[in-house]
Amino acid sequence: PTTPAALKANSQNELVTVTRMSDKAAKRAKFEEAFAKIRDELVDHIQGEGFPAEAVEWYKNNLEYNVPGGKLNRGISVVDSVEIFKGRALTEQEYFRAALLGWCIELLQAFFLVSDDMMDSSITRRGQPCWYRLPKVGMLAINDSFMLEGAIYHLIKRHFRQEPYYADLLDLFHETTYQTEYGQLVDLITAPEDQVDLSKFSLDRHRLIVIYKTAFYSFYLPVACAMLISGIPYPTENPPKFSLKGTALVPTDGSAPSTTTALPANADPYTVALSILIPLGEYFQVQDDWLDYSATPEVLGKIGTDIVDNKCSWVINTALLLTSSTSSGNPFNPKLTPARLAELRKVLEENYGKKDAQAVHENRVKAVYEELNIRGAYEKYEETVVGILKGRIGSVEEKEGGLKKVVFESFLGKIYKRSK
Ligand code: DMA
Ligand code: MG
Ligand code: MG
Ligand code: MG
Repeated sequence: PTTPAALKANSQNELVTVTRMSDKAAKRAKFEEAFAKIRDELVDHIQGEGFPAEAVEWYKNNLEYNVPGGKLNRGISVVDSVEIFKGRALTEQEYFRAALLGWCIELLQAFFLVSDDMMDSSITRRGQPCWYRLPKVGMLAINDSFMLEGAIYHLIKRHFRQEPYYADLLDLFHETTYQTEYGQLVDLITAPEDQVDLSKFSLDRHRLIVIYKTAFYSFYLPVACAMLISGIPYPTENPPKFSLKGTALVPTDGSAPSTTTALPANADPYTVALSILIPLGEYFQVQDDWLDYSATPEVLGKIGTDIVDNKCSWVINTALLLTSSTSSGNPFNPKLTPARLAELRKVLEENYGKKDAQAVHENRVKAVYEELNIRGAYEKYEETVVGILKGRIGSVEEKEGGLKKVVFESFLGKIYKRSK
């Protein structure tokens, strides 16, 4: 709130900020305007190829149903980050190019979600039936998801072909897509439909899944795109690498977290970005797992399926840790005796990953989560991770034409304590 218009007296006659929501809404509206142009560009192109009206209409519906209805955090972050890197408002042309890459990430997300919902047998997404569940769509959704992905490369070619970083940009999208796909692979094979085996789960396995299936494309990709188009040179000779080993912020065996906030020494800006954004994305997917169990479908826009789908979620892994025979009690509900913890463990073993019309098995699992006070464990996890991330962001060295702390701070601000 820097302008007087941002301040208004409330009923107690105190000055309060009124711009935040409307700024956010205005930002979203402007970003959505760019979508209309991009959608028309894609639709006009296939029309120009001489495709029948029926196909053109189908593709347009696919785009409109699956691309713009989410929170748009990933897409809008590209625009926000480019503004921060450039340190000034963008020209209309600069805005459109940043927004176009933002929409490419939203297209990638739509591609993943249409297919993810089929593989997870989900019911709703963003408050409407999943695309594959529309009677006229069904398995055609597979090809529709491919077309959402194909649109990305068509757009990047048309708008960035002449840029010296064109190959880096393509490589970034390809690499990130591939990482997400092998993350999805492990997510799916760790959750076979007909053989529930909780001994396959661990917080280490969970960490691998969520970093690959979510963190790279949701957090690193938007910032790396913004860095590329803002002229921060990509280290082609020695490309940035992320290692799972030794980088967990919270130990996966339940022991106390280290207070290390150190960034990799002498690292290029892309590696520094990775070392903050990957743990940030890991935290985001822990939230997604938590909300799958704890949020109402009305707020979340989707019905949680992790328990019946036998998913290696943060919630079940935390419950397993708290009820393991080697656990030294449950600090989040100290009243539980070792005998009770053993009983709860048995309930989990017998009911997880089982579907029935009345959700009897699912509700038994949920009751165990309540009794264990997983909420307490989640709140502690959140405070710990956010504390470490803030320390790490604080130690980013800001350079002229380089990284800026506020890029990371604004990302963290968008997700901290989110409820949907
Ligand atoms: C999200 O996993 C990962 C991708 C690549 C879509 P998820 O199945 O937990 O997502 P959601 O809860 O949105 O179905
Ligand atoms: Mg899913
Ligand atoms: Mg999934
Ligand atoms: Mg989920």
